[in-house]
Amino acid sequence: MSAMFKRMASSVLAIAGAALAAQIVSTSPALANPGADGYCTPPHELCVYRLFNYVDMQADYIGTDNDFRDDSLWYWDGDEMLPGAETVENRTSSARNLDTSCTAVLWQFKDFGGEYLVMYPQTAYGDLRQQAFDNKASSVSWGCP
Ligand SMILES: [Ca+2]
Ligand SMILES: [Ca+2]
Repeated sequence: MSAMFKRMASSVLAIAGAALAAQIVSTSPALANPGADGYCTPPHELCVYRLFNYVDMQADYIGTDNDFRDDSLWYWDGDEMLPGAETVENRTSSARNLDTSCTAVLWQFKDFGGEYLVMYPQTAYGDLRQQAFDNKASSVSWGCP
């Protein structure tokens, strides 16, 4: 994975979104957060967590995602990570940017609106209350050098 991949993934997502809007097909979890597997894997992912200090349910973002309402929070079932029924929307209380070169921006609203929190490469916030961003994140964009 690379910075180039992130830009390509964003384009693919935009195309997939347009196709969905045109056909009005049922929502697909695979498209809601492309590339997510529930595992937070360096060096190219942003990971968001439901509770402080990087615990409880989590979600991994490898590319830009304009709407967290269709993204599952993942949980450990004892053997593997599985997508749960609860969505990421307004439920992030800590976050880590595991990417070594790209910057992620968390946004208060879907489609990159409202207040925002810049997460530079390898930045971690264990308590988003300190950034006045607890339970606010609703979309994420990426910028690569
Ligand atoms: Ca999504
Ligand atoms: Ca992952």
